[in-house]
Amino acid sequence: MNMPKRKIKKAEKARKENKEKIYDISMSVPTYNEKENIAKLIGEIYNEFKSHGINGEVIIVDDNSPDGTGKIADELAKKYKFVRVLHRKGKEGLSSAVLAGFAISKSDIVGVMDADLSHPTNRIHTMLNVIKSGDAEFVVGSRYMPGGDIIGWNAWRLLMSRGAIMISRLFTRVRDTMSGFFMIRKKCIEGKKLDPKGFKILLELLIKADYDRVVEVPIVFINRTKGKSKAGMKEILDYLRNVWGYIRTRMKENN
Ligand SMILES: Nc1nc2c(ncn2[C@@H]2O[C@H](COP(=O)(O)OP(=O)(O)O)[C@@H](O)[C@H]2O)c(=O)[nH]1
Ligand SMILES: [Mg+2]
Repeated sequence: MNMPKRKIKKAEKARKENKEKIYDISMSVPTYNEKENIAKLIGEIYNEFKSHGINGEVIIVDDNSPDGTGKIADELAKKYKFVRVLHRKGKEGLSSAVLAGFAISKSDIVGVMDADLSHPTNRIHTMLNVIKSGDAEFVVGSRYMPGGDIIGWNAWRLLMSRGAIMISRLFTRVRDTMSGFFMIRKKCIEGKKLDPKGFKILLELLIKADYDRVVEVPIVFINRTKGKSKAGMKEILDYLRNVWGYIRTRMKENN
């Protein structure tokens, strides 16, 4: 029996929407001047999704990068169905970019990774399995545990990272609170008032999200070979200001 064209179209639309609903993961990928990295990253994520049967989506959140990353991202979205692009007017910061990606994500599980190829895409399936198996609602790609490592950072950068982590141990037992590679069940952050300023959205979520278990998975982080890091003095000051905010909240709660 032949189905009328209208019905076929409707069925196709429903199937597509259903497929979107069952996205295993929505990865938010913030970009600012990553023209040399973004295409390679998307190719790697495609391979990772494909080889592990992951029905994932990627949301590139670009802040009108002067180097034209946004245009490359649009081309990638045309080439790959799992890629969408969110264009923002100007540089509004990493944390708010990550949250903007979460806000339009279609999966119940959201994640983040840098666009600069520092994070190993072949850990995506391992991290996703931790959440899907029900072992935890929050999973962090960790450089500071057995099996984890940092390659290519100078002594200053290592010191900054270690120092920031030491301070954050006041609030959490997670070892790599400065990681930019993590995943969380969306329900854990729904309705939470999150501070979108600064660079370190992970610590903000570790402190404010509702979750029972967080698990760290070791990752080897390789410093970017192309483009420049956007972490500078301003980000350090933002971080210290955030930490001060957390301490004040704790003090108020204890009174
Ligand atoms: N959309 C957006 N992305 C940003 C911004 N700042 C940094 N990023 C991106 O966030 C990720 C982390 O920044 P990166 O410079 O690699 O920091 P680092 O890894 O700590 O040195 C990269 O993919 C950057 O392109 C921003 O203001 N807006
Ligand atoms: Mg980076």
